[in-house]
Amino acid sequence: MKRIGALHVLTDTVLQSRHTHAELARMAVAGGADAVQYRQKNGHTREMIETARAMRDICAGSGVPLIVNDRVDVALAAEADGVHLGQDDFPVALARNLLAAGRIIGVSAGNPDEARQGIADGADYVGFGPVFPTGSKSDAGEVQGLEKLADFAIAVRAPVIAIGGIGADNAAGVARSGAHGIAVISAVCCQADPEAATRNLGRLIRDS
Ligand code: TZP
Ligand code: MG
Repeated sequence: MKRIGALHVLTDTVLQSRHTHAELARMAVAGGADAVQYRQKNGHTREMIETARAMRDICAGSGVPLIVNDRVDVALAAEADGVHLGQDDFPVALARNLLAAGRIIGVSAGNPDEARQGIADGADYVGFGPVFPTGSKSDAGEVQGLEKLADFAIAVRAPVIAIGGIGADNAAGVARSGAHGIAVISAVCCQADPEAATRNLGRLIRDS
């Protein structure tokens, strides 16, 4: 059984430019993140592979999986631990054929049917959100709220990772709503001390 940790830190250099993806990975790992997701929407593929390799080395040193957002090619080239795919991204079933059995696949799902299909196609966990309003993704869709998260988590037979507007003020409530874990961007990347912010979020969801 693959270990899908509870605290997923997504790296971002658009919302903030003080830290690189690799620096954010280092701070997230130091703060106790269970998984790091390299999330870069634009850029040269060669540079992305180099970045992903550097991040993989940082994460591997602490046994933290590195998951690459969207890009199966970059994940394969960098020997990352997995990929996270949206409904319009590379199909999960095809990714499952390309990735070794031990690699992690996450799928974003907006409803239980999408989740069930993703799991049937080989996904190991399901991302659900936005749970709260977020300024980090312009096309995040309708805010779902904690009740829908709870219903979704009951309906889906895989770890559910909640995302969207999650931070220190609401992380414990999300964890109590049946989510296996949380994924955050701004609550770590945009904080004065990303390492301390990661540590605090981990404590909040583990103590919930
Ligand atoms: N998918 C749904 S909401 C979201 C993504 C990638 C953005 C999450 O960012 P933040 O800053 O944690 O709200
Ligand atoms: Mg995507």
